[in-house]
Amino acid sequence: ALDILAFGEPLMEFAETERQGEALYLPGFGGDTSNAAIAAARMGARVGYFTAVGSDAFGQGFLDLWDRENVDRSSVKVMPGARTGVYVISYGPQGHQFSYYRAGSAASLVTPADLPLDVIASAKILHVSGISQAISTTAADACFAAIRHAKAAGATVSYDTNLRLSLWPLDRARAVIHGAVALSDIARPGLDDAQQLTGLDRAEDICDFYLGLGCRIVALTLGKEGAMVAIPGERQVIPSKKVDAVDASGAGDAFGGAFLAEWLRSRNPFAAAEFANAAAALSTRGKGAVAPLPRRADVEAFLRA
Ligand code: KDG
Repeated sequence: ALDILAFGEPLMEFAETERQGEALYLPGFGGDTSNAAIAAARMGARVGYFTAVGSDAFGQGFLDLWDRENVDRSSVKVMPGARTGVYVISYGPQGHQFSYYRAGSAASLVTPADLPLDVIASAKILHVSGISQAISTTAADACFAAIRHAKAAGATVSYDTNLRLSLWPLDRARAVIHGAVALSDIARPGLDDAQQLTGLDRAEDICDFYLGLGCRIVALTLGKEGAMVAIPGERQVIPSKKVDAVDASGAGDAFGGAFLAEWLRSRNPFAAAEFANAAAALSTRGKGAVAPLPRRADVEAFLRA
C-alpha cells in the first residue's frame, strides 16, 4: 500500500534562461502535486500519483519521469486526443511568474467517476491542492469526492492551498479551498496565499484560523523565514537555514512532500517541518520545480552541516 497518493495536474515546464543574450527556455517538469509527490519519493516514502495526461509526448514524458522517480503511476489515465498542460516560468524583479497553457488539458477533464477509489482508500495520506481544484469544476468535484473517500477509509488528508489567481477569482478560490481545508487534517498554506485567502495579516492568526476550520496540523510556510507549525494548544516557528536561492518555483511543494514523508516516520510535525525547511531551501538552488529537488541524504547532510 502507498504512504501517499497525490492528485492534481502535472505541467510540462519551460523555465526562462539566457544563452549569449538570447532567451532560451529550459525544459523541465512541474505541477504542484506532482512536484510534492516526487519530493516525498526522494525522501523515501512510497508514493503514487493520480491524474490524467494527454496522449502526447509530454504525457509520455511524465509517465517516464514518475517511473524514474519511483512514483507509482499505475492509476494515471492517458486520455486519447487530449493534451498535457504546459507552463512557462519567467523571472522579474518580484521573483518568478507563471504563464499557463493548460485550458482543456487532460487533467482538467478528470471527473469523480475517474477516481481510483481502491488506491485512495488504501493510501495512508491523500494529498491535493488548490490548483487541483482550480483547473475545472469536474476536477474540483473529483477532489472533494477523493477527500471524502479518503476520510471515510480513515486516511489522513493533506491540503496545500496553492492559490493561483490566474486560474480562478479570489472569492471562488476562498470558498472552495476553505471548504476543502475544513475536511482535511493537514493544511499547508503559504503566508502570501493565506493572507489573501483569510484577510488576516499575522502568521499566528492565520494558524488559528486554519485550526479553527478543523485541521489537526497547520504548516504555514514563511518563505526564507521557514515555517510556523501549529497543532491545537501548541505553536512553534521553525526557522530555516539560508541558502543562495536561484529560483523558488516549487519550494512550497518540496516542503509539502518532505513534510509528509517525514511526518509519517516520526509523527512529529515540528521535527517534520525542520526537515522540510531544509528540503525546500535546497530545492531553490537550481531552476525549475523538479530537477533541483534534493534526496534524503542531501537533506540529512545539510541539517548536520
Ligand atoms: O508550486 C509550483 C507550481 O505552481 C508549478 O510547478 C506549476 O503546478 C503549477 C501551477 O499550476 O502553478
